[in-house]
Amino acid sequence: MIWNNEAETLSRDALETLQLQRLKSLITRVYSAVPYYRQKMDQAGVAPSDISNLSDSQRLPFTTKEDLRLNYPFGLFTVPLEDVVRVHASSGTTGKPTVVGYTKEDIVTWAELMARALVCAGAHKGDMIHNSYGYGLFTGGLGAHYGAERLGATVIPMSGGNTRRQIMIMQDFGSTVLLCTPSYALNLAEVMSDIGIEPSSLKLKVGIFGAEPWSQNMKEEIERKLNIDAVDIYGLSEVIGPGVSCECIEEKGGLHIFEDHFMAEVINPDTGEVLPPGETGELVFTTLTKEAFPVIRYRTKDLTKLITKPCSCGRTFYRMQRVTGRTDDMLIIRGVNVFPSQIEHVLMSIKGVEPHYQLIVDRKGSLDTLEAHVEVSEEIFSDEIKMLEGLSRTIEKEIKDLLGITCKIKLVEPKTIQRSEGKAQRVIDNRKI
Ligand code: DLL
Repeated sequence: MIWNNEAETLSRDALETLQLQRLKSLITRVYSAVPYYRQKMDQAGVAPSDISNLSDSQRLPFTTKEDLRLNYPFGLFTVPLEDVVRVHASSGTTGKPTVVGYTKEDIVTWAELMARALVCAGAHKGDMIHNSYGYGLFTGGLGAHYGAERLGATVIPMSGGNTRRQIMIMQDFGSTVLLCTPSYALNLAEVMSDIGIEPSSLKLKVGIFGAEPWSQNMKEEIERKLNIDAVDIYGLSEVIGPGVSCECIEEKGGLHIFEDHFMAEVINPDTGEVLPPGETGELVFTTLTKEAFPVIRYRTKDLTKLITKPCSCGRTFYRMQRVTGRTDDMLIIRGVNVFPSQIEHVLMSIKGVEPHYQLIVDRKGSLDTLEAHVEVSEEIFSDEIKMLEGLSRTIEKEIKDLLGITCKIKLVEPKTIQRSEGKAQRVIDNRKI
């Protein structure tokens, strides 16, 4: 099913005409409303009148998190503050959060896009949507909530935490769709098993998971453990929140970008050069319709590639491949670049290894070291030391063979790695301390 058939199946020509029209009006508006953007465009030698086709957008300067920081909290809003009906914020790694704002119309747009995403992922009116994304400054909870209401489904505003109670509600209310981070989905599955609840006794049929990277193996593990279809949803506060792109339940092979609202580019993160579809690089977005807080060529730091192949679901929007990492979470271990998600992929393919792990990066002298703390199942943990040593060696070898790095493995007792209620912290980098 498609929520907005007209918009989601536009021909490429019609889509690009619409994008260009929206881009022109955005640039004109932002140029006159925000001195900071005007100055940046002047410096780059580009004026609104220079935008006469879509590729002219490549002349526009990028926007980065640093630009948002310099204008903290409301400096890049393009409407008077009295027209802003909601703010959200994402926690920055350094100090101040990134603040984003919405007009009444922006909230309507966002709800519409989230409704699209939910339908794309297989939800319908009549579903009981169990929303465990955190409510608050984080965009996950309220963003998904408004979309579920727009769809006309019943929404249970759970927020994160209190896992046993979540399970009780799931049973009693008959939740059919689960919304949360993939790491919290695993946490829910584990608690269900601890208290003896068989997932197949629940009405859950689909989980719409996002807000953090997860590997294909992790996805399959969640599907198996919760007896559902797991679908990937992507978004970021600076662009709108959840509902920028979503996988379709039909293919589960890449996330459809809602391109009538968000123009996507993939660039070489080192040179800023735009890459052709199919090549992996940093994802960049221009919001085409947002009123209060539009962004122009915002560098997400997320790594992906665009998929232009038509999709069997009928949507014509290009897809983006699952985000496998960020330019800033790449680890360089003795010269080899590796993303935590690649290690996760290897770990999840080994029998007896639980989907709970933490990576500890350190520096000994001038060399970076990597250690993975990996939980194993009860049965394995109670095996002889010799068996455990054998398993550690197997994992180390597998990582070395596939990724070319040395990663010391420490097998830890079941349930010793902290469980997540929202975004999991999988990497502890002691080099920065
Ligand atoms: O995480 C919005 C969101 C809420 C998306 C609920 C999906 C579901 P932020 O807190 O601003 O917003 O974090 C955005 O999270 O740049 C990615 O690095 C990461 N991220 C979001 N979705 C995915 C995903 C929300 N499906 C940052 N896969 C983004 C991988 C994701 N990473």
